[in-house]
Amino acid sequence: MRLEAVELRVVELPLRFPFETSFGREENKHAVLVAAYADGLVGWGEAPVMGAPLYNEETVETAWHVLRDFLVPTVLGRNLEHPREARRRWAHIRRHHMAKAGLEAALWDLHAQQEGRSLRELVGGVRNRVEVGVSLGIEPTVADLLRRVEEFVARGYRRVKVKIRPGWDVDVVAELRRHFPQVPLQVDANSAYTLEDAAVFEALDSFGLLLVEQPLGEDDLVDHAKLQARLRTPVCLDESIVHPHDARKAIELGSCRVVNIKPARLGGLAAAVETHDVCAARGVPVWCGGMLETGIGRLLNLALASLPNFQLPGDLSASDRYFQEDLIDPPVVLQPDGTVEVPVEAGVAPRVRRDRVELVTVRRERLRAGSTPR
Ligand code: OSB
Ligand code: MG
Repeated sequence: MRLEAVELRVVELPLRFPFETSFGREENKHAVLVAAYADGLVGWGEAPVMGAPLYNEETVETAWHVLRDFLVPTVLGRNLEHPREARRRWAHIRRHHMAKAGLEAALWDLHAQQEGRSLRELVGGVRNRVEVGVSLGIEPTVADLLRRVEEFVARGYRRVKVKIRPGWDVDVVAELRRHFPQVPLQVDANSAYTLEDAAVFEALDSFGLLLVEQPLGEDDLVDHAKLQARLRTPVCLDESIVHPHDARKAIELGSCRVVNIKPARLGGLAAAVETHDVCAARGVPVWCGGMLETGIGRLLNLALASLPNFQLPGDLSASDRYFQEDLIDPPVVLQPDGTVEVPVEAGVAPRVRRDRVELVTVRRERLRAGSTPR
């Protein structure tokens, strides 16, 4: 494919309810959407960046800058045989993984359309449906959280993940367990603790949690290994794993027994598949995380989650968990058995509702081959 133009957009759409984590509270979903034009087709991708650098170092502004001024020029006007080539083209550009993932996703979408094959087929996925869970934020009161959990368990979600932070942890999980003794439950600290807080995790160890996600700092592989050695509950790493080789190192060090895979955090679908393979080769189960993606990013995540080593339910909730109206049609829906269907269409574009994308666009710029800023 020869890339003729790339259109970047910042989109902003309201979440159905605010999402609060140890690092902050989001009322609106932000993203940079990438539309890549080639051979009469348009491919769509999402860089699910937030307004502020709280989860990782990226923001809407950094993704915009790096896409516009550095990443897009590495592929614009060039011939690409396969989306996997893109990663080599921008190998000299450090980090900015969400920006890279957004552009790479648009190329995967173009490729899927040209080949007439689904993203699942392109990555070698083996499932038609994937088990899904729901990720719930910190609520004003425990009673509010209990109501949320009740609602999503009733809808059929297979497991519940709740956010924790110092002061909102052991007592909250104890209450959840008292009300929902059977529900598969896990917690996510988003790096809010240090090894000095090990007692918190030793206390959580008695609640039969599926895993504890990213308890310590993103660069604390050694301390995560020390913590994991003290727990029966598997430690799962999210923020710490930004490259396939991070997964190898974390596994070798004993820093975790489970890995959360997000294409956006890893710099794209290709790196996500590679990380899956690294973990599979070492017998370490993975699951697909999320960044509150719109349907555009979510459909790609669903294709990824159809790979065989995705053994735990993903943060791949239905469109209506996040938005009044998603940017895709049909939306992602939860099946009665707590699964979501892996898309069978050739790529994401057939489901993109351009009219709705238009309505939520707050900034746009079209970059054309030959008129690329240097
Ligand atoms: O740590 O997994 C996380 C959302 C934004 C940033 C970080 C995280 C999350 C979630 C939401 O947990 C998962 C989802 O998309 O449903
Ligand atoms: Mg997480």
